Amino acid sequence: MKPLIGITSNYFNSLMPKLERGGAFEKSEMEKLQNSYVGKGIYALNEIPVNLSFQTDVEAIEAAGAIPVVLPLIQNQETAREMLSRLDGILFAGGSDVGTEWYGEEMRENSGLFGKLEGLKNEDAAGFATEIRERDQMEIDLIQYAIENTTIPILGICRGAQILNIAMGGSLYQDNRSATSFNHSQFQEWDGFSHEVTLIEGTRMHRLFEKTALQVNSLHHQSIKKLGKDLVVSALSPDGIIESIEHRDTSRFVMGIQWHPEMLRIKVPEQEKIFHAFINACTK
Ligand SMILES: [Mn+2]
Repeated sequence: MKPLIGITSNYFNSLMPKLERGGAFEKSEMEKLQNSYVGKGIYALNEIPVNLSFQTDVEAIEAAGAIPVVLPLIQNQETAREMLSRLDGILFAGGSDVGTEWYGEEMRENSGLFGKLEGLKNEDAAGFATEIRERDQMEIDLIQYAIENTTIPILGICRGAQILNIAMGGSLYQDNRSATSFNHSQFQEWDGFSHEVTLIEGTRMHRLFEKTALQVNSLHHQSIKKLGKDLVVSALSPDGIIESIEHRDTSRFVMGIQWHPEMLRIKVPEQEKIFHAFINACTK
């Protein structure tokens, strides 16, 4: 039987920013939108929260021989843990920034995936422009619960690698610019190469690719600062940014990757090795 792999969703309080709570420019833009045919429909539904997932994650898991299931936000801890217990593996997907409160820092002004929206409070922003406390809470609990009580394989991609690190007691650079001058937010190159990474000998990642240099894409404005407990670094960019991590215990599959193999895999089939290794671990 094919393994069942859960993929976490992005949870948005609303699809569109609540622009009426912004500044003068946002108010006039809001009026234009609200008076349009499409805008009327969008804003009528805007108070209903949504779960959103990337089809690239779904297809990467399916192509590797497993059945993907998109996991919704579940705020009840007991229900979320029981959901986890039905799965053979879990992919913590990319998305909006993890809240800084989880690693004991104040949020910097220049944080936020696309920068903070002018004149808009965090809770009134939408989509990727805001941190979603409910998602952070569910994912951190699931990671800690899974590590302590189960052997379920875990794969974290981008935000997923970052929240894995935070759940294990680590922290992030809120903005890569405080750690490097190289631009790791190359969204226009989502399925192409942005920079090289060095795979570190002795790690699962190095064994997987059987080489030390790998070209990857780069769609992150944050990165790992303090490494979480029981984690080891398995890939570094030339400017010293941590690009992948894994669990010290080599008997279990727990891997966090800062690049996006699910977006690269069509052009660069070698990247499918990550998903095959993950699904293989989930099949045992
Ligand atoms: Mn990068």
